[in-house]
Amino acid sequence: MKKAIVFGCTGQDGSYLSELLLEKNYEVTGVTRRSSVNNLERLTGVLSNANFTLRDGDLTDPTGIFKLVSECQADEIYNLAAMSHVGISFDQPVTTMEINAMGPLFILEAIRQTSKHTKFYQASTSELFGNNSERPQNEKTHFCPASPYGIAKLAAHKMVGLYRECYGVFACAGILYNHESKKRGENFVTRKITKYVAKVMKFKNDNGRLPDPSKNEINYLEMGNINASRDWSHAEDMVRGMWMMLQQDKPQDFVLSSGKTHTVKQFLEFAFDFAGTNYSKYVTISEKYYRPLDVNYLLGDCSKAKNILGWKPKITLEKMIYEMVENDLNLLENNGVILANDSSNA
Ligand code: NAP
Ligand code: F7E
Repeated sequence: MKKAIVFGCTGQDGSYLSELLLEKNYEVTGVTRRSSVNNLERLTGVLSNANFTLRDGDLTDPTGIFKLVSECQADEIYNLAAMSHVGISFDQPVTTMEINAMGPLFILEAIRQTSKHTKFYQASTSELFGNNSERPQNEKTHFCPASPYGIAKLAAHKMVGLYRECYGVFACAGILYNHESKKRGENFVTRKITKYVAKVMKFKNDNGRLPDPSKNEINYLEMGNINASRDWSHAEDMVRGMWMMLQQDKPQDFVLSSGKTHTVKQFLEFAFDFAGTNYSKYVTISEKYYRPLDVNYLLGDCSKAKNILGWKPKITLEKMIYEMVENDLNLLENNGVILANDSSNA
């Protein structure tokens, strides 16, 4: 039985990847950092599996990482842990560097010194490309990150290449474009929108008509830069690609993307269609959600992954939005919770 460690198992991708690895009969160690509340919600599908174990670990703590990596002697390590919010990285640049740049280095160094046979996956990102004008972007596109998040991830990305080249570590970086799901964090733009649309639909189900924000029947949805374009996929497709990268004979970096791009405005249109209305009546633009610098256009060319891994995305954007809206509506209907206005500035 193969052994894997998943850093970031409580996150969107980490939870899907843990499910996938267990289905493939791996013994999985999921690493969680200390939390004052239970944050294992996304792991409900795996917690009772006898092949799944939780261990404490924080990416900012090299001694703990060292112990974990050397004791486990895993076949594969997936680092999905990060401070993953680009907007928040402008407010927390130091923490972002510590977690996103130093964390992967601690793991790589532990592998090099104590567990050389272990294959390593690092979660790189389309944010490495920043505002490079090349379209679409691929593995050869010049990196031009435009946030503390992107810069920290670039340091980690380069370190993966270095450890592969200098020390022969089997290390791969997946340059993944935006991916979402019903498990997506609530302060990312897609989930923020689907949560709101669900609230509109609940009102409609309860009252037989749409809510009117001008009469305070619902808060306005406050948004930032809705002209930005993103290449969105489903997280389940992406974690399959991560696993495929580590099953190759040779370690390489790969872009995973849908190959299609849409503006946030278009996402709003698609999502509000499910409620049978248009977003313009509900959305206001607030500077609070603008970033000091935003990445305006991302479109990935995943030909290399298609050719070498045989990977391609299966879940369409429309299907994904439907899944997200439906899930948020179910949560509302079952808990009876009326979502508060999102007061964070992310
Ligand atoms: P996510 O839902 O925000 O999950 C992040 C995970 O990292 C959580 O489990 C979190 O734990 C953990 N974490 C944060 N700081 C940590 C620390 N100091 N020590 C240990 N664990 C820590 O992110 P995601 O969307 O699943 O993304 C997974 C990875 O892919 C991230 O590295 C992200 O940067 C990268 N990425 C994501 C996308 C995307 O569109 N989703 C695209 C490209 C790359 P808590 O639960 O305790 O917070
Ligand atoms: O923003 C704009 C925002 O926060 C998408 C992370 O998973 O993907 C993600 O990063 C776009 C940006 O994701 C709001 O300015 C408008 O242009 O959902 P997001 P992101 O920044 O693209 C990459 C690939 C990662 O690696 C990251 O980990 O939407 N936008 N209005 C807004 N964004 C948010 N969050 N909230 C708004 O109200």
